[in-house]
Amino acid sequence: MKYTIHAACSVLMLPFMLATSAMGGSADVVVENAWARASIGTSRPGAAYMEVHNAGDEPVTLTGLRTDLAMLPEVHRTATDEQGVSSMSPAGQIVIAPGETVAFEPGGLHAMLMQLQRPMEEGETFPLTLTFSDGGETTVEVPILGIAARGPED
Ligand SMILES: [Cu+2]
Repeated sequence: MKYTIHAACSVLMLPFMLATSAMGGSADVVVENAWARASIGTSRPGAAYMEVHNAGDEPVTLTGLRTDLAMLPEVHRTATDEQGVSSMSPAGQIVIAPGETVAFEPGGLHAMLMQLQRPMEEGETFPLTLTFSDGGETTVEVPILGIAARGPED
């Protein structure tokens, strides 16, 4: 009798396990060390930084950002030319290979937060959602550090 119950259990579990492994992709994304700088008011855009790790075994493609803090959040890339002049532009889609970590950091990739809906106050947090090409999403709570912070360790 015990055996019968156990067998029925396994049959019930099987579809669930298949569904879980079929998800893969962005379900395996881990966002770590997220942080942002406090802003002066709302007239200038804010920026947020983080590490995005693909812990899965297939590539994932980051397609965009969403947050109630900013009307136009966008992934930007800062580049510095040979004269030392920095400029930034939309980075487009970011493909993260299996096992790879993409760093969003000052001077490189960043989450540009345009059209702030409220000032970014030190000590507060805001939710930032990363959207992926497979329809998956990952939301991280981003702590707002001081206006001169250079990273989460400061
Ligand atoms: Cu930017």
